[in-house]
Amino acid sequence: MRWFAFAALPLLAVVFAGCESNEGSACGEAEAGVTTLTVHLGTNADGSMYMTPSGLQAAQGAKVRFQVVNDDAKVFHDFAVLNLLGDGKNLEHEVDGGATVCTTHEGKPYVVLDKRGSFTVVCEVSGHKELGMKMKDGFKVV
Ligand SMILES: [Cu+2]
Repeated sequence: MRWFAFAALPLLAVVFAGCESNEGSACGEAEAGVTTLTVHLGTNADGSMYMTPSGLQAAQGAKVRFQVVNDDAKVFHDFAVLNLLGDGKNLEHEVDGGATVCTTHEGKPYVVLDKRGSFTVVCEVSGHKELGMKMKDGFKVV
């Protein structure tokens, strides 16, 4: 047992250090002029679900990408900003358990916010938004 404790300690330190340094930069360096907005999806201990932060805001014309972090190790989520692309088209990305996804649009690592408005942000997996996986105050383009 003793050898195991000694072997495991440095390993844990590496894992925690890795988490810290990757937080906010899992998508890598953004292109100049692109704003990264980080969103977390996950399940609470009581089985309810969350999406944080409760709201986000950006300026019309801004170039934005969402860094979507799935805090659940094994639950699949589907991040969607409803109608953000106009004509009922969502900016939507699937996020596997434990994964971090960086949104793209038409091959570019960002989306240009053409329209002002308040957009609904949800997980499209059946039942998840009802469990709370929804950005309470939405995404506002002002
Ligand atoms: Cu979900």
